[in-house]
Amino acid sequence: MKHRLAYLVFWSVVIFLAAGFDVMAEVRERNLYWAPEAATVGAKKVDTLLNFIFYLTAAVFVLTQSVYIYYLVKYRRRPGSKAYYSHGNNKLEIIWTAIPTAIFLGLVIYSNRLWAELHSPAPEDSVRVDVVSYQFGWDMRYAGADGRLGEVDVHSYSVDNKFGLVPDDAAGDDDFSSTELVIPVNRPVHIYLHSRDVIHSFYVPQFRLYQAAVPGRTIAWVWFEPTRTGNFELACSQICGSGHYNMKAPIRVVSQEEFAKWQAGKIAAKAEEAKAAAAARALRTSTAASDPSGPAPRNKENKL
Ligand SMILES: [Cu+2]
Repeated sequence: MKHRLAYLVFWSVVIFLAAGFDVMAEVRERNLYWAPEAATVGAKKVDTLLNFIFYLTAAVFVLTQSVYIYYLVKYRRRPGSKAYYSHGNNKLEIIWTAIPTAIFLGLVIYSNRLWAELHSPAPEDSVRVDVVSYQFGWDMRYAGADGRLGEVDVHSYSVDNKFGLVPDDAAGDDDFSSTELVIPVNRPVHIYLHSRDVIHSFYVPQFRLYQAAVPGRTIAWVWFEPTRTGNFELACSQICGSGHYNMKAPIRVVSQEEFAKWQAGKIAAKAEEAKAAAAARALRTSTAASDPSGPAPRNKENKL
């Protein structure tokens, strides 16, 4: 009776937990028992290696277990049959040690080369994006009309300078920002990863990419080439505080034409913004100069 109750409680808890987690889990219509679809050149290479290892170990598992079960049944204890003591077979031992050694060495060499390839310097024609993480969100910065990203100094982060731009570097003046990561398909994308506060993580399962963003550092080796258009999600994968669960940003992989159009629109908007700011500045200076009771002029010449 006691055992029965224990059983009941145990299975109730298991079913309750399983059902609960099932409800909370992200809804995935496809690839329910596999990784999400690979969407970059590098991700496909990672998957090739992953699948090879999976099918190899699956085959070895089935093979060894079948042999094991076969002999378990064949030489089971039966009346009249005598046990036989075996000292082993050196030749066989050498063979079954040498084969896995060769396979493992091959895997080490192959995966090491793949790792080196994925971490090689980004191609020159990459689209460069400065990705800044913070509690709790993401800011992206793209080069403006000059095609150059302004220099960053990790000590310069402030409320007014959310990308930590170096004031002396004019290349940063026309850089534009975005809260979504918009990137073109079939072109390498080079990410400069930063953090303004604590450790966050740039994680995109479909890109098979996971990289921590460390405050005080510029991480410049992340690059990838998307192979299909579509919407993805950039989610922080490092528990970084109370709002971590909601630290995400949309990723839109678009056609190269669409990207060029989006970029041109952003550059034009930025130029417009700069013009309006300059006009406002000029107006402020002129009203201050004509009205002595107005606010003190800010330019250096009139400083006391
Ligand atoms: Cu985070």
